[in-house]
Amino acid sequence: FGGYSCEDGRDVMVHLFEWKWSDIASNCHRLAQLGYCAVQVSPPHEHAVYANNDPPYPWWQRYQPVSYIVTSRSGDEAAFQNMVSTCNAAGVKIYVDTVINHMTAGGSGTGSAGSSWNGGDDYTNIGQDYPSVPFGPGDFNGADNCPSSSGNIDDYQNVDQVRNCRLVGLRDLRLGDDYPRDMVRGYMQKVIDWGVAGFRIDAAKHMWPGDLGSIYGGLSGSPFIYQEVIDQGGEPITAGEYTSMGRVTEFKYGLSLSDCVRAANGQKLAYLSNFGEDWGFIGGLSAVVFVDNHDNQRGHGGGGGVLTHKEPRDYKVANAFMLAWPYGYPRVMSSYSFENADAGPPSDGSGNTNDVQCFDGDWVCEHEWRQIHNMVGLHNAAVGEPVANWWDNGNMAIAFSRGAKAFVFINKEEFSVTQTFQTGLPAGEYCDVISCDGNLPPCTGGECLGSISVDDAGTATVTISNTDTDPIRAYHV
Ligand code: LM2
Ligand code: CA
Repeated sequence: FGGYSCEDGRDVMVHLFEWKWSDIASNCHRLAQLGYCAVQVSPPHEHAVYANNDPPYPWWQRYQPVSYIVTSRSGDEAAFQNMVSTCNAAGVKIYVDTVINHMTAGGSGTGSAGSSWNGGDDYTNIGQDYPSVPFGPGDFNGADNCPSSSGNIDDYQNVDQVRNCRLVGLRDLRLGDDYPRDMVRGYMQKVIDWGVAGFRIDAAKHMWPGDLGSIYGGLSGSPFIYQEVIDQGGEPITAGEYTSMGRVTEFKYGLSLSDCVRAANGQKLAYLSNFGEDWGFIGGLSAVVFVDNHDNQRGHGGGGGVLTHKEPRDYKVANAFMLAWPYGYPRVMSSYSFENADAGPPSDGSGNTNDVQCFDGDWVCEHEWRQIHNMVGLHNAAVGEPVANWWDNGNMAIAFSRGAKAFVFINKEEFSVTQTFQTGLPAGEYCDVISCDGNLPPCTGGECLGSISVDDAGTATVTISNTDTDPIRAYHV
């Protein structure tokens, strides 16, 4: 399940966090033009609705399934199906964020599709009721296999707790049994049959690899699978336990890259020359990589230490490196702005999510920043080309080419750097895609603000000042 296929040489996915299905559908044609292969969408299943939370309707209510009816804050089943078919027609794949480790927290209520739910007892598997699946108490892990006294995961060094007890109190499905497996497999097969191409498996660390293998093995249609395993070191469960069954999110990547860009924790850009497996990461062909995700950008899920849109200059540098460097399947984050880490997306007072308006102050749309989408274009132009012509100043200035297809230079020094480089590129004029502000890549309809001439020997002289808005230059065939 580790393989993915993209149309037209596009090789980057984007997470459109909390977007409605109607907005994704109307954007898919443009996403294809920008070079995106696929969209990771927010969880489409029926979820708990926390109208009385402070703030009301938090984003994380969608990580509390009530049933597998496809009616959520992003839209109903018809809107979801329309999105899938519209995006497929535009050549853009849909990857579903799949929450199958657990159902809701304690308490009871009515879900986003109108189904009742009851989380039952806080300490035992008594009283759980999800009639629209249906699941009852016997479908949840309990005292017989969860070895913590609270029923929750209290010790991440204890593998049985991590996989059989409740993650922050969320009712933990008994995926060792056939019936719960059949229910989650049925949900996954339903959306495959509607045209979904892949799955992000939420909370994979909290499920046994063998149970996941059994669920995936019963699916038809060869979906692309990538599993969310938060492995930042120091725990017995590792990302490598899951790589035989699909790709895995490599959380060490964004943390280390952010440190290098910030010159934090003893890191520097010059150390990136062997970024990848040599750093203790999983194999590049097993990895999904990202600078930040919807959790760690707000201090959830292994949060802290990663660059986000709130530090735009360094964030653009980190994304430029990720998209230029050949390790893993890259995922670009697309966020909404927030002060409170629990706040849901821009919406009305009843929790109805607003239509997306990129750059209106609420929807950040990093995937539409020219410095990011033009680097998606560079990534796609350089697929399969090795890193060559590495140069660094021993500290915070680096440059490299991707074979004879692309060349990138980054200067995070406190001073200007001018250097004559071997670019690896064929002789000719190249426009810097970082500064070129066309509506479509590369630079279509825009004015080239930073062109270079590469001579017959492949060399060119380039300067980046420490006062430049974006301390990056990027050129590709
Ligand atoms: C994930 N990956 O493994 C998601 O990426 C992450 O966003 C999910 O947590 C998590 N797993 C479970 O699916 C989020 C959020 C939590 C939130 C849960 C459930 O990060 O904070 O927990 O969703 O909605 C919330 C409250 C928490 C409370 C819990 C149960 O924030 O304080 O814990 O509900 O009531 C008592
Ligand atoms: Ca579990």
